Amino acid sequence: MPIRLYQIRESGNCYRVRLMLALLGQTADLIEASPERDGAALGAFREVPVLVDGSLRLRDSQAILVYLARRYGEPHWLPDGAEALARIQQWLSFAANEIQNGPRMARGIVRFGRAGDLEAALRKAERALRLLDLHLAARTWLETGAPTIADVACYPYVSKAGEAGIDMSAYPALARWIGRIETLDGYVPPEAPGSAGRTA
Ligand SMILES: N[C@@H](CCC(=O)N[C@@H](CS)C(=O)NCC(=O)O)C(=O)O
Repeated sequence: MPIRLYQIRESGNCYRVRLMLALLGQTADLIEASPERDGAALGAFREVPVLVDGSLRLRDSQAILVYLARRYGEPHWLPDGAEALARIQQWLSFAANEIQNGPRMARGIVRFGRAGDLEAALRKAERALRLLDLHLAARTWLETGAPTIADVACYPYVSKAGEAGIDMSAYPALARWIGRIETLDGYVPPEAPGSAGRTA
């Protein structure tokens, strides 16, 4: 039974999972989710992404990255060891908090006309991007010296921050890191049709 991913194509949270699948060389049936039709699959949260793999149904893009890395990935994506796990978790939380409330929110308002305080979102976005840029100034990857799920978690909304009108040339280390991710084996851009395999 193939992996199934319930998604909304434009969602960066869903792209995060498509990108991880692609980097791991895994294919999946992509299902454009409709709350009416797919209510049972989406569960009580009624959110995408939802990944179904055999009897497992999993929501939350960060949790899905953890599962995919451990189930299908080389150890470098999520190494063992208390320190590495905790360091990577810092960035999963950063992706779910600072990045969601900054670059994601700002892009949602500017690009998709969502309700929200653009000025506050831009302020948070600039702080998040500055922190990432500082952290990456002397590093190749966010942690451990190899690509991990921390990089995959942070990349989608950061790479699209320019769509909120943010000048990305102010963050040169970040721009180099974005370029490195885009040359990883298996990398797919968000727009790639059926980028994790078939589109159901
Ligand atoms: N923490 C969740 C957030 C998921 C989320 O906010 N999903 C949005 C799409 S990006 C959603 O399904 N919203 C409900 C809707 O659009 O009806 C994750 O990282 O997967």
